[in-house]
Amino acid sequence: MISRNQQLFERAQQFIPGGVNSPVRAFRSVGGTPRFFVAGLGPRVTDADGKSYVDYVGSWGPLIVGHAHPEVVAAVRDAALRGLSFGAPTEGEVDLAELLCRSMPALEMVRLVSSGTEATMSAIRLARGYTGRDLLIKFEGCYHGHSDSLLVKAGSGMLTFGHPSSGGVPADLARHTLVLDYNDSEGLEAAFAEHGSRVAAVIVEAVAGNMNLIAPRPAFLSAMRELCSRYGAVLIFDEVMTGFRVGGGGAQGLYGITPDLTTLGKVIGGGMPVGAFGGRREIMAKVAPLGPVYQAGTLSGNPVAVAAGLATLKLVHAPGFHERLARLTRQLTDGLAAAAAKHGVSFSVQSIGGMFGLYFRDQCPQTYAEVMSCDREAFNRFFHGMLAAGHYFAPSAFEAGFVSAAHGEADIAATVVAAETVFAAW
Ligand code: HOZ
Repeated sequence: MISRNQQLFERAQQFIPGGVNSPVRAFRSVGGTPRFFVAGLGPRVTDADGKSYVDYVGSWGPLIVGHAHPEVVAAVRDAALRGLSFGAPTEGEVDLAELLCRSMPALEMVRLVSSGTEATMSAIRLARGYTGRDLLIKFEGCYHGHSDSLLVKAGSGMLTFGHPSSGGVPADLARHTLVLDYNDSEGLEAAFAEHGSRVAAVIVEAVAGNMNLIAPRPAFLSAMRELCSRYGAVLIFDEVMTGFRVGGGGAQGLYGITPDLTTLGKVIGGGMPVGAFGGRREIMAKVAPLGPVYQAGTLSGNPVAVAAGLATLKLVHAPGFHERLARLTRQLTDGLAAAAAKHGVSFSVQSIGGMFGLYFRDQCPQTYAEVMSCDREAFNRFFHGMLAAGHYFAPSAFEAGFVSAAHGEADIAATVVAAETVFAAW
């Protein structure tokens, strides 16, 4: 009999490209039928066939306190009862902006938007408007949303300009983006030596979370900070994924580097659509209506979404929150590593705060090329084994994983036991 998930997927494909509203969800890289979820509570999600899973995606990061946390749901309900949207200022926006600025010292002012893509797109426009320069540097494998300037891959050689990585992106626009290797300080130095006076901004995921999880070499981030300051370029930390996730002060707090601009999303909306960009007052003063760089949105600072974000951040700021989250995440990664070692599976794993990466290769990768060398077929086997056992990991070998504060030691122990069974049958 055809499952409810399959029925929904077939219907979805008639009306939605690929049957999904964001490509990774289509399970194309792992194969099989995407799960359509009908409910989420705490660390678990339930699919349309009634099967329950321990969830390690958490809506790709935002659900740091788990699904449908009662305090977040109550805040959303209260806000909704007072009105869904005004297209005018509300007090909650001020509360959220103030909280963000007090949490991250690099944020002197912040503008709320509705998604991480909007945040990074606006931050880049702002950096270009502020510096009067066009050239953008990004790193292969870092993803900053789907705006045109950012859907660019490396040109044929080092220091050549980028090519569109998506249909519909003008080649002329891609020429304004230089794509370098992540964690390669010398490459960055060479790029600045050649193009420094034309560089408006360097944008980076300080912990890369969109090519699986790649930790930064500390020298890479400090070289980036020094070069941006020396050449007058704006350093943008994309903390959409890492903000409030790798620690209370984000990746910038963890590594002690102060960017000029920061982009946020995911956790700050607690599962509702919120993004933000912010940073030095002098730069933010260029944003309309104070300055000439235009950015606007009817749903920016939406009161219901902001209420979810505020309730989530209140929980995240509880003493010991990140220590416990990191401990739980390490329990998972240590357990998976031990299970793989016991059965001789070539596997490595690491975590930073509540994010983790797992790799089917002997050592954790540090570069895009290394992450691309992971055994994808092995990942797909692991993914489907775990899915069948009721443990939902990201349906791609190139995504980071997420643990929430709602996960208990017993949930994680159950996942490790399931992994051992999967590895035993390797
Ligand atoms: N590319 C996103 C994660 N890195 C996936 C977003 C989604 O499907 O919701």
